[in-house]
Amino acid sequence: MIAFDIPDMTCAHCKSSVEKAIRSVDAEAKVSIDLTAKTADVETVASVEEIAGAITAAGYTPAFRTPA
Ligand SMILES: [Cu+2]
Repeated sequence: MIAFDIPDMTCAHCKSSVEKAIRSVDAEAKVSIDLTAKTADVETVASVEEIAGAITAAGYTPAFRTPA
């Protein structure tokens, strides 16, 4: 699993934008977003770089986080 902190993700719209960005890379990705904690956990066959790149391209700033 890949885990990100995305501090500039603030509302439901941001959440759906980030989900959409991740699914544009891997349509089958399992995405779990916590808006309060501003984290996104992603189960995907895509690489960390691909997922982070898509989130960045959507206008957000993902930081890698060690999954709990
Ligand atoms: Cu928002």
